[in-house]
Amino acid sequence: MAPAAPRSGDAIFASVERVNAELFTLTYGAIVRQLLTDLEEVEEVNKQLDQMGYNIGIRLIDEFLAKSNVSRCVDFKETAEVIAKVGFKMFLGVTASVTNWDADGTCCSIVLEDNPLVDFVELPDTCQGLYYCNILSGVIRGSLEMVSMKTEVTWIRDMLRGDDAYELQVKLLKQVPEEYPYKDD
Ligand code: MYR
Repeated sequence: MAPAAPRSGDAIFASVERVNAELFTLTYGAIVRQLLTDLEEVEEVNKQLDQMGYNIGIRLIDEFLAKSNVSRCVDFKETAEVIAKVGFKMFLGVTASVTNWDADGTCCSIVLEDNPLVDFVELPDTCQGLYYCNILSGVIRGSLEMVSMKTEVTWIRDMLRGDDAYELQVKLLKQVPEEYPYKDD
């Protein structure tokens, strides 16, 4: 057998990245499978995935702000764009688009055409009602809470349920003004 041709640094990094992404996808699948076994009810699994995502989100925001150099957004519209274009890119390696704004700019959809979490996934009929990617809604909710935005994040479309895209609705419920930590006197 002929020896493998030497690969450039870029090619090696690309293949390490691909293996990491596959490992991540498979690990997430194993977590969902374990939750289905342990909790039995898909509703409970949905809740647990959302809670896990929330716990990740409240920690991940620090890494996001440190690595991205993103400064304070002027409004929720900018925040949604930052999540879709910078956040998803940083943590999932894909970008998303922001659509379906309501009139007052407090509710929109984040649409993912490509979703690495679902590579290799096929849901059996027993999993109807499962929001397989519910960890993502929790991550967004948790990270926004850490920058003073209370949100409600809901799945509108899910390709694992036969829809044509993954669509998350993000609704801003309350923007808590940040308190100045010191007294002026
Ligand atoms: C600000 O106004 O303080 C900036 C707010 C930026 C919030 C960005 C949150 C990033 C969430 C990443 C989601 C990743 C999902 C995989």
